[in-house]
Amino acid sequence: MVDRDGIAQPWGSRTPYGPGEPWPVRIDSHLADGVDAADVDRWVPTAAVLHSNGDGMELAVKDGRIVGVRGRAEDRVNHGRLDPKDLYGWQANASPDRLTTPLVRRDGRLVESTWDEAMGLVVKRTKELLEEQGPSAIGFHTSGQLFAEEYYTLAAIGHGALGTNHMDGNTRLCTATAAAALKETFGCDGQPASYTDIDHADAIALFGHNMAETQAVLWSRILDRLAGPEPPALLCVDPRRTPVAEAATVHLAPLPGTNLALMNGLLHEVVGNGWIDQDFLDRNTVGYQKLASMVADYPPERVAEICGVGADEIQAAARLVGQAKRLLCTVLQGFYQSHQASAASVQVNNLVLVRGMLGKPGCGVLQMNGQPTAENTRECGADGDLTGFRNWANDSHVAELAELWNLDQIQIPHYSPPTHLMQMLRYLENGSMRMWWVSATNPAVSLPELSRVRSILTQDRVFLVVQDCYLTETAELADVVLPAAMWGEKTGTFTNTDRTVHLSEKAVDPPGEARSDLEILLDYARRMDFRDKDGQPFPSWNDPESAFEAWKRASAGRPCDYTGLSYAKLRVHNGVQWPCNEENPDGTERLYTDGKFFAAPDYCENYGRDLVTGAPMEPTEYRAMNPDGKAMLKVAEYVPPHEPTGEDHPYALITGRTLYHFHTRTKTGRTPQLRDAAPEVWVEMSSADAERHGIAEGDLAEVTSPRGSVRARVRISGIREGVLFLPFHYGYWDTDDPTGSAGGRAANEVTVTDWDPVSKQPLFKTSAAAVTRVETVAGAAPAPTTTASAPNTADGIPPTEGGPAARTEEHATAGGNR
Ligand SMILES: Nc1nc2c(c(=O)[nH]1)N[C@H]1C(S)=C(S)[C@@H](COP(=O)(O)OP(=O)(O)OC[C@H]3O[C@@H](n4cnc5c(=O)[nH]c(N)nc54)[C@H](O)[C@@H]3O)O[C@H]1N2
Ligand SMILES: Nc1nc2c(c(=O)[nH]1)N[C@H]1C(S)=C(S)[C@@H](COP(=O)(O)OP(=O)(O)OC[C@H]3O[C@@H](n4cnc5c(=O)[nH]c(N)nc54)[C@H](O)[C@@H]3O)O[C@H]1N2
Ligand SMILES: [Mo]
Repeated sequence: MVDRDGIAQPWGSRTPYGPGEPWPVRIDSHLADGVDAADVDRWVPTAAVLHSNGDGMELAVKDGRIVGVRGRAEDRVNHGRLDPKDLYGWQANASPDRLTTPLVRRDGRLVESTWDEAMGLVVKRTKELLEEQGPSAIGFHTSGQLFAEEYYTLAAIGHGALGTNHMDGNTRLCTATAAAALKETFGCDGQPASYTDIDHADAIALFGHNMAETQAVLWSRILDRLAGPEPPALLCVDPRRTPVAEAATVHLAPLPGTNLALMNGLLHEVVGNGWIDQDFLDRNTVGYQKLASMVADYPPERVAEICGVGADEIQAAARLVGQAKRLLCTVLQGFYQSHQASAASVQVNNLVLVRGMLGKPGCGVLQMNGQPTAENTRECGADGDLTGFRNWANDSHVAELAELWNLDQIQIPHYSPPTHLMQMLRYLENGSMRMWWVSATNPAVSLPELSRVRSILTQDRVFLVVQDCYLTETAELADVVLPAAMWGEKTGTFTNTDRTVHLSEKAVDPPGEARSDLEILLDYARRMDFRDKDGQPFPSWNDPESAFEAWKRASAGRPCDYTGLSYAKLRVHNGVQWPCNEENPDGTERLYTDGKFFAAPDYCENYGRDLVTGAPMEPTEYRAMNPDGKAMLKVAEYVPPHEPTGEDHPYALITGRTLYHFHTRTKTGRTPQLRDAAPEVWVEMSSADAERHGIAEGDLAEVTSPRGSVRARVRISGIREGVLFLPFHYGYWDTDDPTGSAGGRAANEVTVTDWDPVSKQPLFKTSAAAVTRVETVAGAAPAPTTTASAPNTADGIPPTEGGPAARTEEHATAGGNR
């Protein structure tokens, strides 16, 4: 047994392994102070919910309370390991400020209420609006953090029973581009590769992905390969010196917003040097000639100029990916939250395809998810997609859904794709949408340009329903607040980045009168008295397991086929990759191993879009381009960022995450070990830029954009010159101004209202900003030293540690504390 400080050593001890060997087991556990493993009453299986990795774990329950966690040795995802948020984040469940009763707004103030009164108001307003205007008055904004059963129910209620087209999730802010890139290339969502590809790869390229901080256990898997024999070469593309960059063989730090030029440049070299698999291309793809002629215009010298990196560095990166025998690529927000997000992410797919690196061990692409259950939002159709990866533009797919739900086909809106989030916001702004039901997301902190968001959500004519576990910045603005049970307090399934489905069982009761999201939605449906064509109550299911069975039927025959799974099966073997059906009863490790894609015109999820303008393609165009349903190599020319830097706003501003916090900190800010590791907002800048402004480490600065400003202390870090970084975690709930009416702390005060034309994902990582020094402050910025925010000099800066409260046990085998 090894003891570690889980804050100071977030990736734990190395367990080196070589190519093709199994990743060794290492079981991590953390129990509340004074609790011994022998005292635990029950261990309840679940998986991690503070990122997309899906780390298998068990909750320790004692006297009806969660008292700790340990990793599941047998889980295919983590082989027992846990990261800092997994280890400590469960404490937020028992926070004394959980919502325990519904709240309603009376005389301008939120006051405690009953379920009858609160749901009565929601139902009354729904009926009034249906009467006055019809279903288009009502919109839903959900999450990547509920369970599959809940999304499927929401989709059935929204798209089916109510018949509104206005439904999206925070997945729009998150992995809309992952889905879009997969649809553009493969005709359908669905992750081609598997985490086990890390065990086999000889080159791994991370594009705009700080995996060390955002999927920390997956990063441990890479660290263990790096520590073993025949380690893979690593490419990191990120303007900051992240832990990934530190470990990389080649680190490219491009100017923000230049990813597409860079990708076109890498492909120029790969194609020009003949590092292509012509046979694979001929058999499996359409569009190679176009790709080759387009990338011919992106020689390294031109790309070097655009991206602000050396031509020789680009060539070195191209050799790394071009000569690899088993190449695995990952993509995340550095690409997705940018102005040519989909086009750049599609070029990563293209790289994998031209090299013939698909469907075999160690090869492929992970268009990463971010949130624990984002995959389910997409596959269940609770965002801008239709249930079961069905194609809204294909009438026979809509008819299938209507039959499944036993509803009239015209009731399911399909005159255009479901309304995307940023468009819904506009409808709320101009008054055509009047009711917005927000579940498990905190838009008053997570959407761009917060002053605009606040002014939209506080309008009298907007009836705002917020379903959350805490009184968030958004809940503060609501007309009705519904208290939700959370992870650990309800049962359901969810699916991680590499299609692994876990069952998460209820371990303890929710506090007070809080109810699961599934119960709340079904209660709404019953009170609305929704009926199907035969007059039967709709939805027809009534608890998690019956909802799962219904979802299985909806997934039958679709790429995300769950029909081979059941609660009983997942109780025996938790963590199975879809598709799981009669043909693949044990699940499916990799997609596209047989050169068959989900791209046939009658089967595909989407007919695709023009990558520059986002204009949708007609079914006939698609059929002509890709009659045999192959993978599609699509291309786009580079266009500079929409908001260029200039005299008034000379810096490229990027925003993102730190290892220790999750999003708007509703959970991690209520977890002592995590809160203390990163207690307050900071801004990262380079030594050269700091010197120019006469700014020293720890000084208070103001970051300003045309939208607003943020005050933060300065961390002088390894970020590239000309770029500023703000973590977006810090909203207002723990300040004196809990609605944030005065602004000044959240990164989204300064971000821009703009989105990628294809995926409609907002641009959290390309805007222009200025920085000024406000005052000298003694001591270092409140930024972690263990992460991308590591200071350039260790002088006088205390290292980030958790101390005894962060004590974590590591066991080499399943013996340990079992
Ligand atoms: N600790 C932690 N883990 C998380 C989360 C969390 O909040 N905290 N959230 C989860 C969720 S929902 C998500 S979506 C993921 C996100 O996971 P990541 O995408 O890894 O995280 P980010 O910090 O948003 O962005 C990644 C990197 O993009 C870089 N970047 C910025 N602009 C550019 C650019 O123009 N080009 C390139 N190439 N890179 C750029 C940033 O420097 C940053 O290091 O993390 C998940 N895991
Ligand atoms: N500037 C900037 N902005 C960003 C990003 C960025 O990189 N930069 N990243 C974007 C990305 S990728 C994401 S994913 C979003 C995240 O943005 P949000 O979704 O707004 O952030 P969270 O804090 O995760 O909000 C989730 C809410 O759900 C609640 N919750 C948790 N579990 C449950 C449950 O079971 N039921 C219910 N009803 N509620 C629950 C939590 O208390 C919390 O309030 O932020 C986006 N915004
Ligand atoms: Mo995300």
